[in-house]
Amino acid sequence: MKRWLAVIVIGLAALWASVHLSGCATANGARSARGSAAERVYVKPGEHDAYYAFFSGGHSGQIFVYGMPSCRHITTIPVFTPEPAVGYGYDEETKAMLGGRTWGDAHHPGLSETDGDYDGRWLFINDMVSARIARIDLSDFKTHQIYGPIPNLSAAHACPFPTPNTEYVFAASRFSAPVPNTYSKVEDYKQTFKGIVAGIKVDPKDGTMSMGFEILMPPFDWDLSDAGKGPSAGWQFFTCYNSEEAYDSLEVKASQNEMDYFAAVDWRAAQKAVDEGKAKQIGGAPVLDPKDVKGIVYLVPVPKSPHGVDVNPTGEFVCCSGKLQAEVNVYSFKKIQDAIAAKKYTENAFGIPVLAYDDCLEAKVPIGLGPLHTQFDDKGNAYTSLFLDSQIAKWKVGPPWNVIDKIDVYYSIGHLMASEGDTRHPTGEYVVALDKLSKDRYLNVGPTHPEAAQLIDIRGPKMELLEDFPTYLEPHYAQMIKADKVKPFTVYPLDKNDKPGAVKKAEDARVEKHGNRVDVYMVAVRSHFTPDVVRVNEGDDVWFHVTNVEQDDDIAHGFGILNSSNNMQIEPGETKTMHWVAGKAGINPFYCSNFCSALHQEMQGYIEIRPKGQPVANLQRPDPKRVAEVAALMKE
Ligand code: K7E
Ligand code: CUA
Repeated sequence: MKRWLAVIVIGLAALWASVHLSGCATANGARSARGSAAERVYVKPGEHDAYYAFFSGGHSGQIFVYGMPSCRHITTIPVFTPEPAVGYGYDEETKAMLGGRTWGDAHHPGLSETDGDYDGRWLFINDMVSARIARIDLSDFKTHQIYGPIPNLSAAHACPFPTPNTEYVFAASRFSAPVPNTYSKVEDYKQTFKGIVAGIKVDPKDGTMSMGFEILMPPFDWDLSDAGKGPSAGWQFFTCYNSEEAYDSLEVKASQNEMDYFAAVDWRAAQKAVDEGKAKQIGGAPVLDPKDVKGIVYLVPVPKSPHGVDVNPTGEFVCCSGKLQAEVNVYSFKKIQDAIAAKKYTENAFGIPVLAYDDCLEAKVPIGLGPLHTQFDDKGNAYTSLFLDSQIAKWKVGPPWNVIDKIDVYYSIGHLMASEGDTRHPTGEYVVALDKLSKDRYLNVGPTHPEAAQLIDIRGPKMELLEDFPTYLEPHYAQMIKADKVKPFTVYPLDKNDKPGAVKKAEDARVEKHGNRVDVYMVAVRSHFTPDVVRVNEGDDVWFHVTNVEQDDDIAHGFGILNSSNNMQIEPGETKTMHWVAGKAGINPFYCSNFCSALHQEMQGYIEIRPKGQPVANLQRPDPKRVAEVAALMKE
């Protein structure tokens, strides 16, 4: 009897403990069927993350690459801003690409797509401030093209948002200005200022961008964009604020109208119109005026100064919400097409058809305060960031169009990104909150706070916060792609190196002088520069062409010149050229600035700068013994 009672008591206690403790732990997000939060972000030493995440660097002008779910910062890709560590913007090729500009404001990374899914080939990103778009090749994680400044556009924020087969990347003017940009009084804004939507073509083979078309738009502030997919493929959507056409005190004057708009652009029709010669050349771009060319753009009303516009994975719905509205407006692409077909619209002063809000709306989802951006999972749910509430709301795309879950984020979320969350097939594993304020979340580093990002598990019915991680200034949007879709190489094949100035044989290393121009054809291999003594005259223009002839992983050499701002890094198999002007007569050393080998510290040399009257040889060849040694090293 006594033992029977004891068994019951112990059994009940165990039951209580299991229910209570596990329940408690789940409520804290600490442990679920998928393990604790710590286990779910832990990537064992030597193992790799499942996703690459590309964060825009905002006004740092760069891209930050993170591994997910570990939230580890893996590298930074310099894009719009010089980066001395790798010599980006210091060697002649990247300097020319930057075109003399030393900053950019990078907001929206856009991975290339095939059939509406990320294909791992290229990454595009906008420089809002100079209306430029960069293409990073994911075969080497380097910036290969900066297109722009795009003519006629002042700042490209709604950019680049590639189409489902990367036919186009887009840009729309955040600031309106006269087109072409000639003098006008700011007070004449409504008469002379114009907005622009630009479609930039992408070469399907190598990703090269070129001008497609431009469309003259009303002088609103064009804000964000997304590409149609599935049934809506061929269309591109752009939100705007300031349909009030104010040029000052926008924080008050641009919030007067009940409705602003999103524009729906039929980019195939626009390109066709250009090909048929219906465009006017302005500032070097073919510009279409919707007054004359019909059927290329329509406006759909959106309440209260919208920000993001996001098309769901099936391509049926376009989601936008006013920043000053507590709802997401879900528009039906089919209803939009039906209204266009039935010619159910009025034409505004700019000759653009305006559809009726109620004709296009599918649903309104009461969501919370300050909705900005929406992403999607694989189960028919959407996730919308709420700036004012500092929350993410999860809601059902489809009846009953209701909010299912909310999670607090810290603090003041802008964009959010879901794993492959703007493709046709989101993976439904993670959402990352990109918070504008970090306040007290990290060790205090003084007045310049880092930004805050947070990894959230969305696999279960409730969102679970897994990890906080700081980011450098200042990511806006980010995108996350399955790691196995990206296959970068790590060594440039030397036999395919066709850069001018490349030296592939040690015997060809030399210095050539023609007048006051000196070309140094230099080989770098562990742990020697050949030649390592260079003779020039005062004031000579010296061009260093340095080839790293190594073919081993992770053996980069640096080339830094003392008393200068000149430094670059040369990857295995690569040739880089850098210009330097010889100063006063004397000795100017150079060295390998990237730790490469046990004798890295010995990898150095001298530039002998002779006075003007004291000539140097027009052809200088390094010591033949040294050349033979380097040649032997290259054969290994
Ligand atoms: Cu919302 Cu520039 Cu896309 Cu910032 S933007 S948040
Ligand atoms: Cu080469 Cu250090």
